[in-house]
Amino acid sequence: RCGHCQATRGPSYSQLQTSDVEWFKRCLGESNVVTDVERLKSFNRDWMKKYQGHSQLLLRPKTTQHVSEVLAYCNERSLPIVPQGGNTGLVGGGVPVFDEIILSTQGMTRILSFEESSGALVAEAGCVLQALDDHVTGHGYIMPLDLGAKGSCCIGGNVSTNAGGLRLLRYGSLHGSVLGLEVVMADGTILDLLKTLRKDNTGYDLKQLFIGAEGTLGVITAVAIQCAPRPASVQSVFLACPSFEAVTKVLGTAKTMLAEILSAAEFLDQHCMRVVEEQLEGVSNPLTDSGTCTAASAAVAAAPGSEGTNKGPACTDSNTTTGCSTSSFASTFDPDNAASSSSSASLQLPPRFYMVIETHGSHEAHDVEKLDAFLEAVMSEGHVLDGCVATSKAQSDSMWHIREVIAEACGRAGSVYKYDVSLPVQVMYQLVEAVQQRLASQLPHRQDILTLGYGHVGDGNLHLNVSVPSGYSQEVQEVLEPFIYEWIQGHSGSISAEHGIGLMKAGALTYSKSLKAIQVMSSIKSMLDPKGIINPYKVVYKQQA
Ligand code: FAD
Ligand code: 2HG
Ligand code: ZN
Repeated sequence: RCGHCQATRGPSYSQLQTSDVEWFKRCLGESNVVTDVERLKSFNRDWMKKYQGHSQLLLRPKTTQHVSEVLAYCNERSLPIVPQGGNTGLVGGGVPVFDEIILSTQGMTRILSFEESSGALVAEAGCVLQALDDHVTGHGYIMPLDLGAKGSCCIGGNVSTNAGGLRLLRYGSLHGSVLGLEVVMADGTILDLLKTLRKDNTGYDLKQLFIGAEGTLGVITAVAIQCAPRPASVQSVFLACPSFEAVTKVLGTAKTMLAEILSAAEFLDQHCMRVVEEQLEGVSNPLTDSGTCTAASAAVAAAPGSEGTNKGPACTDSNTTTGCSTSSFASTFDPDNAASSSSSASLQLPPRFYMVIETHGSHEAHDVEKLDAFLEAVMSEGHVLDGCVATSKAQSDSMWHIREVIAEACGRAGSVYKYDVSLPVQVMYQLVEAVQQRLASQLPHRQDILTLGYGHVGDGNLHLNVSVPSGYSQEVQEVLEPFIYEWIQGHSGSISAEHGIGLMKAGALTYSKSLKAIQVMSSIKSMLDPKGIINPYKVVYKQQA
């Protein structure tokens, strides 16, 4: 019995035989069939070390034809499989529950084409996101998604989870940017939907079914995706805010004043900042660490006494993405307002929240002017206590680094219960506070538990992390669930904004989907995978059983 979903191993599934392993070796070649227990370990365990599978076999097909032959064989023999890309998923969707065969796409890493004129990229499913971004950078483009796991996650995994990430606000969801897919169905049929057309209204848009299906409907073998032109001007700022209400105000102002150039609006609370500083050597708050973005911090600090012209510290760093914009805070800053809203306010109110705001534009002077006006507005209104502007790519990277390593830092501090939630922005942080209060009242002896919130505030997406130093426990889980799911349902939210359902939330789908909708999902699953061999126990499995 699975300790997470209480499912038992499907009674209709066959047991793996030596003859099966021999068949796979003949099909894929000996080196692409792994049975060694040690080598299987990291594929059986998920990134959080929360879910543990017991697979005895890892297959690494190199071509779509191989995937097709493997699935046809598994379907015939009723052998269940779990598709796996970079294994960075956060809901236990990419690891086996029992002894499912792991079908890794990591051997499928060819970039098949890139159309310079349109930005349409076609790549095999196992290509790592970072590698694809590096490739299209050379052609003046960027991938339309970016996330902290970009160095390990694969494009097939991204599409299968419908990953959101740091710039969905600007470049939209994969439901919009994926142009086409190649998918191998449960019976081995290759479904070629690999178009690179922007428009194609020829009946049902079948590819959409596989985007976000978490490997339950077929194995994605190749992806056609629309890349965006690489922005000529990138501006990033790191801001400190006194309250979550202030965060929402900054977001509103960014949406109206930065408008078409706004590319990211992220937030983190003070607990995130603390855990990152404590757990990761060399990572520190740019607003207190003079090394991270000295010039811009100095520019902010200098603002009250500045004369209101370009008197910020001289830019000496030639490695800039944006040119010398160190004075952008100071130059347009109203010293009178600053005295009440910035320096003195920061003495009165400790920053409880931080934000990373970024713009992608085509004209630096125009973007800097807009950013200056935005900063002046949010500071004079008291929504921002302090902040710094990146004046080089290195500074921008270090601001982003703080945001991107929160998941890793939480994992170092303990075993993490992760809730990836869509909520109306106004109530979003109330969930974190409700969970903090609940833990304090239900488990007063567990002062060591760290509850924090961060995420893609621009998309209404909160990441609530509960890090437990002593490890995962039934006691903590029962305090968190179903409380959190009920809270989300009560506030018209979604129990999964971007990470998916996987194994973790298969039993909680009803909090966000009607029974009718779940029935339709189950019928689609039964139609495309009648024997239930692809990624069983995940997403809709419980409703099927
Ligand atoms: P895996 O973990 O291997 O698999 C994920 C799911 O997709 C599984 O259900 C698996 O069965 C299925 N799958 C994988 N490949 C295929 C395929 N070719 N065909 C069919 N099914 C397949 N997610 C976000 O949305 N936004 C973020 O900002 C974000 N940041 C992250 C930061 C960190 C540090 C980490 C560790 C994770 C983050 N994630 C984020 C979650 C994760 O990275 C994404 O879900 C990612 O898209 C998963 O890709 P992967 O290749 O690792 O997939
Ligand atoms: C992020 O935005 C990821 O950093 C991970 O989606 C979130 O670990 C998490 O909870
Ligand atoms: Zn996220």
